[in-house]
Formats: sequence, structure tokens, C-alpha cells
Amino acid sequence: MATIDLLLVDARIATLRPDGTDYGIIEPGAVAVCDGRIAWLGPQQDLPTTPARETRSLDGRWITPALIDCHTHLVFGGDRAAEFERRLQGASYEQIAAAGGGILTTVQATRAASADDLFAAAMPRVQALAASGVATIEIKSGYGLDIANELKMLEVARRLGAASGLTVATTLLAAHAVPPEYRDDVDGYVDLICEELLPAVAEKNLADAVDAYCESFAFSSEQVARVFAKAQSLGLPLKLHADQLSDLGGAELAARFSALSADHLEYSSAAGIKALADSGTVAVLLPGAFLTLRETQQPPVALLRDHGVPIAVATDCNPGTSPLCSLPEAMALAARVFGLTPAECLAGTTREAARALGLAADRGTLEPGKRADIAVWDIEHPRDLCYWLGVRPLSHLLIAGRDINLTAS
Ligand code: DI6
Ligand code: FE
Repeated sequence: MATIDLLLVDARIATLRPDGTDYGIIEPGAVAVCDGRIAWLGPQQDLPTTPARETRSLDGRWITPALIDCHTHLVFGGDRAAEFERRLQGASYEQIAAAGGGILTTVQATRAASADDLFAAAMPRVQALAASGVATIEIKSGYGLDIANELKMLEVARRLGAASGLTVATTLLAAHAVPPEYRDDVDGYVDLICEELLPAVAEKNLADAVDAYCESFAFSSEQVARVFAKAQSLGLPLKLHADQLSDLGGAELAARFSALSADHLEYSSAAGIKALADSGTVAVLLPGAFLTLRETQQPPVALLRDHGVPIAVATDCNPGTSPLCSLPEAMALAARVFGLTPAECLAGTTREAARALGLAADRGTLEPGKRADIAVWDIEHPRDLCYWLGVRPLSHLLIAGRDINLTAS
């Protein structure tokens, strides 16, 4: 080993290695970082005697892979607190959407906002996620719904990554809602996405993946299939909002296109879950949206486990159905409402979340060769991350081996 840039000693390590049991614990352990990557990791007693530029004792603190929020919509204009209040007075999400509210309210506000306004509004959400232990965030478009505004959202997402020091993975979600201009011509909007928007996004390298919302008041599986086929021809990986409010065969559709992930899945059938297992597609569970919509239909967790489908957990941070900017809180909610174990929740926000973004080779576990994205926690055991609500257990966060300044209030 060449000279070590940073040596972390006296740590308790949850590696989340796939071959490890549950958390993959090494205690007491040490980690050596070179050039932003993990060069060595293991029991403290086996530490090689290579010189280190900096050695830091963690005084027995726990470290895990930095968290990965693999599903957010955190770039948007305005908010929807008034709609939230209306829903609590009895109006349903579908009714509000059908009447031109819901997502379209946010579309109006997002179109009216400048890129600088969107950036300024989104940065505190990014900082709040970082302060909760997150180093990698996926951000979707989907509140622009025309060429200029979808590009604007993706550019803002890229800027958030560059300015924050976090990794931002961008996803084009133009097929999120039908824009008002195309209310009577949904296929015309799908043509616009396929013929103009997707090629422009690919040409500018603005999206790392493409997503769609397959739902009765959004896009049919045939329309999503057209978007997916075009995206695939441009070499873009796929994700899908699948079976959130009804079973339109979303899980099967995601599997048919070998999507990286199928997200929500409350109404997925047994055949859909089997298809996900066969295609290696990650199931992303989103307890914030489930709770905010006061859903009662549980995602089929037992089936996912039985079939060995990898399970990720994310915030779904968005103004309509999941105003949530803490990934440990999403874990705590997933444990309470979906019955995931604390080990599943942590794997779901590290190893499996990396897989849901196509980044598993680079991050998501603590192993030699992976990026040194490391969360240091003031906890007694990794299970504590799902236990408390309303505390911030993060001590500090290293991204590519460097301390990141957590400026969120
Ligand atoms: N499902 C969701 O949970 C978000 N989008 C989606 O397709 C909600 C977006 C919103 O209501 O603004
Ligand atoms: Fe979503």
C-alpha cells in the first residue's frame, strides 16, 4: 500500500458487505483511505504498518457506508401544504389531480421559478439530507413537463451536486403527469418526450436515468413502454413509479425492460414481484409517501423477501406526497409501517440503494476499492438508526475521504 491519506482507527464498522451477516460488523476496526477510496479495512489488530498522513481515532464510534437516497423529487417551486390540509379534510390525491391540482400545482410554480430560485429553494433540502448522513442523492425532474423546464430542472440538479460536494444522480421524469397543453393528446406528449426531449437530454448528458409514472391518471403501460424503448436506445437506464395506487402491471413492465428499480409497489401482484426477482430489479419502498397519503395497502414485503428481491428505502422527498428530508427518518418509518428489520432498512439505504442507481460497484458498502463515502455515527448499535425519531445521530460525514461541511440548520 502506498502512503495512506487518512487512517480511521478505534471504529466499530458496519460494512454492509453482501456476504456478511446482517450488518457485516467488524469491531474494533480500522479503515485506510488513499486517493478518496478505501485502500484497506479490517480488524484493528491486523492493521498494516503503512505510514499515514493523518490518523484519527473515532473513540469507538460506529461507521457505515454513507447513506444513499435513491428516490427524490427535491427540485420544485412552491409547496403543497394547503393541498395537504385539504386532503386531511377528505379530498383524495386522485380527485385533486383530476381537478388539475396536485402535481400540476407544482408544475405551475416550477415553470414560473428561475433556475436560481429553484437552486436556492432546493439547497437546504440537500443540506438537510447530508446532515442526516446522505452522500449520494437521486433527483428527478418531472415538474417542468416541457422541454425548456425539464432541462432547467435537470441543470439545477446537476448544479446542486457540483455546489454541495454530494453526488447527485439525475433522472428524467418527463412522463410524470400530463401537461395542461396536452390534456387531450397524451400520446402527443409522449411523442414530444421520445422525439425531442430524450434526444436533447442524452445529447447534453443531463440525465443518468429515465423514470415514468405508470398510473391511471398519468401514463399507461403502453405509453411508458414507448418512453422506455426510446430511452434504452439512447443507452439510458430505467426506473419506474410502479403500482403505487393501483396495479397496472408496473412491476412486470419494469422487469420487462430490466429497469434498475421499480418504486412504491403497494399494489404489485405476486407475478409482478416474481418478475422483479427474475430481472434483478431493485424494489424501492417509500414509507413517507405511504404515510402522507394515508395508504392502507402495504407493499408485499413478505413476497419481496421470499423471492429475494433487493429492497431499498428512500425519502421520495417531494412537496405533494412526501415532504421528508431525512433518510434515517425514512428508515425509522419503513421499520414501523412496513415491518422492515433495522438491518434491512440500513442495507436499503446503502448497498441496495446504490444498486437502484447502478452505482453498486462504486459505493454502498465499505470494502476495499470503493469510494470512501463514510458516515460516522453517535449511536450504540446500527439498529439505533431506525429506533429514534427526531434526533440527528450523525457525528460527521466523509465523502471520498474528505470531511463535508454540514451547514444545514
Ligand atoms: N409518486 C410520488 O410519490 C410523487 N410522484 C409520483 O409519481 C408525488 C409527486 C407529487 O405529488 O408532487
Ligand atoms: Fe416519487
